[in-house]
Amino acid sequence: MDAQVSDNSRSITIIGAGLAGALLATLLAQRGWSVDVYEKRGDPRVRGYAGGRSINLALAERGRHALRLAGADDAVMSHAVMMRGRMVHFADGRTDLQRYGRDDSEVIWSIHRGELNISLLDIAETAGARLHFDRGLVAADFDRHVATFADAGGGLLDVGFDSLVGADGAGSALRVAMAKREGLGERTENLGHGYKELEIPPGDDGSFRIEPNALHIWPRGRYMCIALPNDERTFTVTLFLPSHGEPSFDTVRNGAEARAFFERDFADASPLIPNLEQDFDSHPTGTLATLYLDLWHLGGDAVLLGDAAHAMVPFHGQGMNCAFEDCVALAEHLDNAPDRASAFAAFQAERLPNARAIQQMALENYLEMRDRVDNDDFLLQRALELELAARHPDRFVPRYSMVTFMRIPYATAFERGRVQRELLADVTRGHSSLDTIDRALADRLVTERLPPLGKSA
Ligand code: FAD
Ligand code: 8RB
Repeated sequence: MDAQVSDNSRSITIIGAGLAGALLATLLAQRGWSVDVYEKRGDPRVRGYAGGRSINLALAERGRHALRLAGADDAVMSHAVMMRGRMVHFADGRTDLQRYGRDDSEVIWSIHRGELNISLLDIAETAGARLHFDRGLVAADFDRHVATFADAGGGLLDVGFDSLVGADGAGSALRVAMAKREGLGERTENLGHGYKELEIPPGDDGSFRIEPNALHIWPRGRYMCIALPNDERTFTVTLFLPSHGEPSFDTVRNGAEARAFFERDFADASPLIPNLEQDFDSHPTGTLATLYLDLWHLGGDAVLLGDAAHAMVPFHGQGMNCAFEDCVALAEHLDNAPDRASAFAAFQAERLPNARAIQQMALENYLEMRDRVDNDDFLLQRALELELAARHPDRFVPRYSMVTFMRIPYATAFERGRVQRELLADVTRGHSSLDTIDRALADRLVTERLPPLGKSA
């Protein structure tokens, strides 16, 4: 027997008060929904953020737009550090700042994950959402519409629901419960590379030790380091390295070996990381994977979003941005559709192709960051790309910019990016410098192959 459920009720139960859960709670509560959020961990505002370490994320236009809609942009931006471009650190010690956009209106922002989560929780509560901490979902009964949660001591608690939204991250417990009911077509592709977080502390005078307004990259072919600034004048460094082979996390096994590896391959970064040995030994090695599902919802009973639906590799810095965009889309579909089953179906139809596109672009950007930034063909194509973008601002927009500074669907950015890449290859083939490029041909191909964005997007 079903519990009392009307498929057009305006009450919803969100699993996970991470980035997407807290934002979705706000958007729905602001629209007058009755919202309960269940979070496995404790309230970070009471006990301090779990892990304690400074982990930062790159916030781009898609994420900022969602934060603006929720009224959270000002609170978040007050601690953000601007990143104007990539600062590439070559093996010989030279550096080169490659701007991301046209000017300082096209930049990305480094924000502190813990502070962001706390701002979003405050705003969700102010909007009227009820937050329940130390409540981890362990099971969901979709016949009786009862969800079971475990508290911090392992005690179980049954709660009735109308619909569940899974914002419980890459290891989603709701996804597991849904898959018991119906096949979701789940596939996980491991990248075969892992990561380790390290820290650059402030200099002796308390200042940033390297350029603060950049995302630093040390490309080394098959692997790389990156560093993002924190507003307390530190940098969070991430080493991305294959899991196996030479070099890999199999051969760089501990702090001492990591120091020797950095002295050899990241010679300019090594002295900036005084606690490299301790950081390497005490921080876990993370794994990287892409999660694909064919089905994101069970009728009107449950739906997944964010990492729970489409975890991706980090190389475009879009996991959170995409999760926030999901929240806006789901809130709009819930508001406009006649019932929750059609809202969830419309949400999946809109977002699944876009998730696939950004997952693919994130994979591709690893190669670009670790390898191509340092390569002559790439630099020539990039130079022509910047020129064509300046001459045809409505038609030729670098893919990175479409993803990062615009809100056109990811799938559109992916498809136009493919057309542009072919065009650049066609026009630069056989050339080694911009001087000999046939500009008339380039201009003609741009108008033929790329309709103005305003109209097509
Ligand atoms: P999460 O933020 O992971 O939230 C899931 C929440 O659910 C957590 O609070 C968790 O405790 C809770 N939960 C888990 N299980 C249960 C359960 N059983 N019951 C109840 N609650 C549960 N993205 C970017 O856009 N830019 C970046 O620069 C960037 N950098 C990143 C750096 C790192 C180190 C990592 C790990 C990720 C980064 N990402 C970045 C990706 C981004 O963090 C994720 O895409 C984003 O957090 C997804 O949001 P979410 O709400 O789906 O999941
Ligand atoms: N998850 C980012 C970019 C693109 C930068 C560029 C790349 C660390 C884990 Cl690897 C990475 C980008 O093309 O020049 N923008 O934002 C964030 C990135 O990594 C984040 C900090 C990260 N995400 C597990 C580690």
